[in-house]
Amino acid sequence: MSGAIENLFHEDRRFPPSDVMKNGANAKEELVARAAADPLAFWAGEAEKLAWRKPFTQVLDDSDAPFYRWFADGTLNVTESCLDRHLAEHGDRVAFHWEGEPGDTREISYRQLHLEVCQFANGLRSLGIGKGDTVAIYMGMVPEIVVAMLACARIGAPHSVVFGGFSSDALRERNADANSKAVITCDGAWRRGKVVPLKENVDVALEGETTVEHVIVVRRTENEVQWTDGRDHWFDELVQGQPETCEPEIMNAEDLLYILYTSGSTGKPKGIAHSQGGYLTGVSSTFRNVFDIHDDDVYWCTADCGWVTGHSYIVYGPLANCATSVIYEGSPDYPDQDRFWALVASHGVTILYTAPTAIRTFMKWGDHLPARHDLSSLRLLGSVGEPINPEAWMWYHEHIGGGKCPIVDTWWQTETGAIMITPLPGVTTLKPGSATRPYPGIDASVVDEEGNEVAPGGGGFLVVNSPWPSMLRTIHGDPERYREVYWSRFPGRYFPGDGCKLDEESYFWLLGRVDDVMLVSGHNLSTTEVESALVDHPAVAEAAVVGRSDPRTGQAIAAFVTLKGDRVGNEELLQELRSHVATKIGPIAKPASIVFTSDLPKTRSGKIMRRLLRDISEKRQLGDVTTLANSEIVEAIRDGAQTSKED
Ligand code: 6R9
Repeated sequence: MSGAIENLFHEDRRFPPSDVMKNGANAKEELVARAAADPLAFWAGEAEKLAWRKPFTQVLDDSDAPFYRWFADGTLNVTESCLDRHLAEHGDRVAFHWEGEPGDTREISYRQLHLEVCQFANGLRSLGIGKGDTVAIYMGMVPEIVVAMLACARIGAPHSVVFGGFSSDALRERNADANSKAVITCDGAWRRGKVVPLKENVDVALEGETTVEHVIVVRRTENEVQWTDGRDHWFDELVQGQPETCEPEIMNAEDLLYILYTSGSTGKPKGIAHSQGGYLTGVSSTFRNVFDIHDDDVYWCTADCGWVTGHSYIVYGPLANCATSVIYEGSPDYPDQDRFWALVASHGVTILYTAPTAIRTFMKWGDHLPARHDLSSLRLLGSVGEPINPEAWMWYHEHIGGGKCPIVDTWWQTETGAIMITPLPGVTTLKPGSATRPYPGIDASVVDEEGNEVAPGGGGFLVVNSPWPSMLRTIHGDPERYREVYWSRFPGRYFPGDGCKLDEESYFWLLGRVDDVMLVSGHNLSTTEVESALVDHPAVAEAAVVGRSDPRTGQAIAAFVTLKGDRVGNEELLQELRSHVATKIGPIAKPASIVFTSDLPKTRSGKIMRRLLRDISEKRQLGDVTTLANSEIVEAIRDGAQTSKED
């Protein structure tokens, strides 16, 4: 991409914080001002809220940039902040209300969680696993996945969680890159009433040469599994009889807490490396202030622990704040499409954190589903993973939040570890579709291709100007790639790869990945703005647009649209959508073609894969499809694309 990104979409709706929020919120104006005056002092204060074994004396060490170090002479074990320190006063507090897909439930108090973590940590040690040994975790969303992550942290063994929906090849590749010594898995996982054979996938991933010496298996689905004596261990047998306490490994703040692989747009997956002290500081601070957690809250993040959102905002952030959370094992449409709303009502969920892809799916399924349930316990909503289109924001606000809940649209990445651009619910006036402002202590801006800050009203590249505690430390095994990918485009600044615009009040509006920006007749158009204009039409639930090469305009906009409920796409609606985009944001953004489809190709974490839609539009062989969640839809779209109308 060269030149600025056009700023086309205008949004006039405003939602100031209520008086209740303003007065009761954890984060007030004072905190914003304090962080702005002295960011390092702010972060030091946030870090001091954790349990340290040896307090740090230095906040930031920038002598070897971009290999920054935070709180580097401090020592701690993160599980003491997440568990031990809560026991005296809040041992009986529920850490997790867990619900299985078949409907079975478990309630786990902080005391119980501490006990299970200690026993499993002792079990791991009994197998000779300890500080510095990487342990892969390949499981469904059962309570033991949290136990496994924390048990690794307890003994200083970095975990590498591999999403349970990934294939054995993906697991094999990540095991090899991380040098995993053990794999923790389940016999199977429940997904829409069927068993996903996790243990079988592990067996395949370990065939041939491997660094893995032990496989620990949680019983969940009770399906038949193959067994390799000496290598395989049942989880329940391993923990049985283990001591109920476990001396934590004392870690340096900068030691590796975990590796999490992120695919990025090309090339082999990057093993993002996160630290102990800085990471926990970032996630616990943002969790407290963005989700405004209070003692009587019931918080539910619908992510999977296989993604960074699960690491930061199911496990480490909530537990460091002694929060009570809900975990749900299964799919949102099992047995019915209102499973989420039944869960909110039955657990009295007060804070709900989910993704735009889920919200747009719920819009498609229909308003009557949430309307069946009493959602009045909710007081705060969150969004993460993709830009949330203003109409999806409004739907979430009205149909889920009852018109009374602030929505925190949180921008961040696997690499940033914690939320970076976000409203603070007691401080920020919300604008539907904007992630609003950088979190206190975060110095972000929008720049043009030379690195000059763009003026309000302009669009360009998002950058972070100074380091922050929860930032990635490197790409595992490839520090040069770390420097190259994130720190070379704008020297001295972190480049996340996202486009962004600033409005007149310097609010940030994320515009999607810069690789997806379309160049139409000399104008850089963001996919997000055209998609939002489409989603703004009452018949549309979800839209993806891509630039397809065009001899006349350079690129032409190809749109793929899913409709709400039982609406059907026809020529009349197609023309109506084209004019809707033209009136909403301008004739330049009018799609040249529109394909109606029942679904869009998505990654397994729910992000639209525009790259594949480009391949389809330009009638190319499809590129890498291994991270695709719904492969059947690609054929359907390809057939549809051949018959769609064009100008
Ligand atoms: C947490 C997570 C990171 C990429 C990021 C951006 C997109 C995430 C967003 C958002 C607009 C938001 N993204 N949150 N875009 N608004 N609130 O999703 O991490 O899986 O590493 O993805 O997701 O493009 O660069 P990760």
